[in-house]
Amino acid sequence: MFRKMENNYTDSDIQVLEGLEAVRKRPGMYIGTTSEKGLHHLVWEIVDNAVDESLAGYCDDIEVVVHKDNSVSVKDDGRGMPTGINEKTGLSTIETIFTVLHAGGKFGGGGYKVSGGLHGVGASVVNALSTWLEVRVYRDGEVHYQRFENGGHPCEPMKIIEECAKDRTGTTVTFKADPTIFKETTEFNYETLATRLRELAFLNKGLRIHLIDERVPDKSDVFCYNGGIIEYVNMLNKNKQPLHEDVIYVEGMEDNISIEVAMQYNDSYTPSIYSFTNNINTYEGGTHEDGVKNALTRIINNYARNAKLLKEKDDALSGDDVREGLAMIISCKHPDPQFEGQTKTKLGNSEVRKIASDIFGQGLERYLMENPQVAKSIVEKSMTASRARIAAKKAREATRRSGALDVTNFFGKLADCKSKDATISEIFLVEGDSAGGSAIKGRDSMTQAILPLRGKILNVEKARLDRALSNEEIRTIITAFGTGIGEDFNLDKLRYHKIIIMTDADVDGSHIRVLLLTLFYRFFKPIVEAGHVYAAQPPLFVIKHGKTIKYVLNEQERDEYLASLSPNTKYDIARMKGLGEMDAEELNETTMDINKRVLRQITVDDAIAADEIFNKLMGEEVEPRREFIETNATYVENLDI
Ligand code: 0R9
Repeated sequence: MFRKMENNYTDSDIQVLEGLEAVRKRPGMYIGTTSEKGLHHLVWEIVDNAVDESLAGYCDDIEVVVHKDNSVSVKDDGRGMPTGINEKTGLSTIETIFTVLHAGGKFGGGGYKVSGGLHGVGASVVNALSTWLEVRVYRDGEVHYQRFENGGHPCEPMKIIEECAKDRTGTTVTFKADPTIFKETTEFNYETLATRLRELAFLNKGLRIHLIDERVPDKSDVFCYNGGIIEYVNMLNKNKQPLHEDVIYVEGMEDNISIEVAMQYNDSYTPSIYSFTNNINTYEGGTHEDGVKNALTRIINNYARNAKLLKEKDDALSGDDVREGLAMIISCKHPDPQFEGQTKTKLGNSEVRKIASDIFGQGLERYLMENPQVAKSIVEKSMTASRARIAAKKAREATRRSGALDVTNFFGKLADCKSKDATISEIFLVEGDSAGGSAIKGRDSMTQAILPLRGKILNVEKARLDRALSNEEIRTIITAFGTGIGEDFNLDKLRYHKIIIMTDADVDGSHIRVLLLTLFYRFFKPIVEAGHVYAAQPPLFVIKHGKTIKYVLNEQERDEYLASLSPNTKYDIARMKGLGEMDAEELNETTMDINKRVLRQITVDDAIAADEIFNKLMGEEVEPRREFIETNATYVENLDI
């Protein structure tokens, strides 16, 4: 559908529509993917524009509403978009912003425009990928309105539809994602929205973000943190024991680049360090993170030497030592960030390294001088970590010398596959000897290796690397993977590109699965991040009718299948036995055959949420674990990491 009001097309109109058509032809180029993730990008694009208005200092309230039909409204209380005519396009500014690719960047100007990763592609991309989109601008006592349909075509020019209070200002954008583009789903996930909006509220202190889900009664959240990233660190440490009471907070600005750091040590062994630039999670780190980490190591070592906590004969504390059990948020705001790396989430601006290091270093040094008790406990924790690191190194060397990590020394534990090509090789980690036996008989020995797990797997959430290495099952797993561990870890040496956890669908199976996931998450994170870890999904029911045998994964699939049978089919249904009771053929048929099985990929989409879940599930504190299990009745079935 084209513009209804006039048919005198100008060249610029045609260019505009061609631009949006290009977005519809190759949506992946603009939003990365048209999966559920891409769908949510549409919301991020619009919310980013509202956050920009907040960063400019004019907006402190943002509302996001998911309507019953999965259309979404984003509302801000900023100045309202300008409502005049744009000289270059001859169209209203609003129409320009929503129909010309990248127009926002040109007009927005200055400030800390979000422009990293896949963000910042602009409102026009959202419009191009929507069935319809409406804009309302409240300004000068009037409501300015424009509607677009069918992928960004204006229904008519911007017009004034009603009056509003003189002092009311703001912008509201409502859109419905186009199901012909987002074929997988156009349904928004409340948790995904809540997680990112909470993050934005943490990163922009004082900004109030209200999320409302009209699809379910009374579902809403308000995120507003006057303490900003200090409260973010409090959340990270919620289920842990902090080493000191205060969150240490440092902020500063140099050359228009602002650096904010909040940190607090806890009793765990793993660091939880998350960095951001212009509100974008820089998963791959970068110069801001390097600068802060360097300063942390330097300042703690200086302090420890000066205070004679670290003797002259002692080695310096390493970066890993001073980061053990550290929860830290680093937030950089930069007028012109350069994003690099595989996923464009690594800050590249070289000037930031020194600025971040200077600002944070001075702030931390001062804090340690003023709080000697806290300083002492931090240095002592780092020294303990240092001793444990040296012990782990010895344990690793001893393990290596003894040949225990050598694949040729397996003596029948691992039934390896014949192929040496990691890209087609799989390893099944199987619970128990009897299921292991069936799996060995039922496998495709060319590409499928079987490792039966007999003993108990250590809970590594509560253990450092040296203790983990003393656990036989863990040593076996490391050996089979071929990657080494700790400082020796090398992803390129991974011998199987699919690591498949195959456990029963009962509580014991779930327990083993969580222990394995914890092990992978803590010590083999790159393997999880690269998408190599899967959970096998053995079916729960078998339905037989006539000569047909149908396996189904869960109750819902069972009911759907039974409903699809013609009414007079007389059928047999049985709950499947445990893995250990299946014979080789059944196991192959239901769980292992690459043409028939269902695997669930384990991803670390949201590292912070995953970290929180792991702490709840595997940490020292019993209460949060009980709470989690109670609210997620199926135990780890809902563990979506
Ligand atoms: C609901 C989502 N909010 C927005 O999309 C939104 C954009 C926007 C805005 C301005 C104010 N509020 C906004 N909300 C704005 C910006 C400027 C001047 N006046 C108002 C400016 O940047 O100078 N705009 C973002 C881009 C533009 N306006 C502009 F390009 F049209 F100027």
